[in-house]
Amino acid sequence: MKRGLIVLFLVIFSFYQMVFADQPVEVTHWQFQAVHTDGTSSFDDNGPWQVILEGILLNNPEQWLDPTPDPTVSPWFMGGEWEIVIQGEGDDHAGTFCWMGQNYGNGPGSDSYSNEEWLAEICRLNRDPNTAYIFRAGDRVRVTGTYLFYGGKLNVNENHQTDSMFDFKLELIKPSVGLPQPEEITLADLKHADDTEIFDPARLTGGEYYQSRRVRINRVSIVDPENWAPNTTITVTDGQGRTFPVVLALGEGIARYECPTGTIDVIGIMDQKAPGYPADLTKGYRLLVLDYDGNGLVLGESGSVRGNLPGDINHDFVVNLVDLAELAEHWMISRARLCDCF
Ligand SMILES: [Ca+2]
Ligand SMILES: [Ca+2]
Repeated sequence: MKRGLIVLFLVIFSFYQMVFADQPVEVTHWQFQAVHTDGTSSFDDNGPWQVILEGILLNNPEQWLDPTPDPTVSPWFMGGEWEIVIQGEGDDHAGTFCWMGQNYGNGPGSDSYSNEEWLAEICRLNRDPNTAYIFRAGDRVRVTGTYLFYGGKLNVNENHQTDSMFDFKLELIKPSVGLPQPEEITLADLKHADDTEIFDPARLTGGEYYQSRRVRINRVSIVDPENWAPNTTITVTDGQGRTFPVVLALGEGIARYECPTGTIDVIGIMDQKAPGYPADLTKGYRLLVLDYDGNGLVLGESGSVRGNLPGDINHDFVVNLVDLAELAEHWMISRARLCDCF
């Protein structure tokens, strides 16, 4: 009788573990991004299997990484990639990157996705599962998934596994809430006077405070305009000895417009990619600029395009052969799994 009760208890306990112990846990970005004094994750010391995070979507993923599938087998080559940043709201002063890659097998992970499998994955992730709405920067969203620490940040990702149990899920809470106002800072908020990085494990100052959030760095100039191009890194300076790397992402305006000159402000997403192996997690802050609208004063997007002329592809307020040439150059290109999804 007693033995039967023990067996019954064990069966119930196992069932409980299977059903409840691995339930995703809702956390704030601030809780999720907690670090030790050396910059390693403290949340990850004893974190749950999956987390749920909510906030504002800061980017359209194709402006940052190219989702075009490419299954080439080569060390560390990821093929298609997809990454979004979600910023916490109100008191939740932090944010989180959520990453997907095609060729986990080229790094420390499981097998890679075939092109078809990869396209199906990002087809799913680009759309709200309840409404089929295509996510865009400025939406309030909820992500549920597993996570890994990399280069100074705890990222939601699939743990480099193609097994569907590692899928992460993105859901719409409210569309078009709008991007958060960028916090206005100067390079003195990120660098000491000797140009070394400010690292504060309490995350109340420096790069750690702004990591994965939208900021506006005021009054800087570009040191190396010759490096201006999509998918490159340029350097800005405050003219007082401080410098900072700015990653120009894939936004079409970066290819279309000239590098801005003179004193400008820069709007982007603060990132950390710690250098070295093993990585120095107190370093490697950088600003990601997703796109540029050619306004000349602010490196970034104003979010409002003037002209209202259909066919004015380069937004110079006239429709002419320059627009046609740009159209012809990119004729019949499609963006993987934003069109032809189902
Ligand atoms: Ca960090
Ligand atoms: Ca034009």
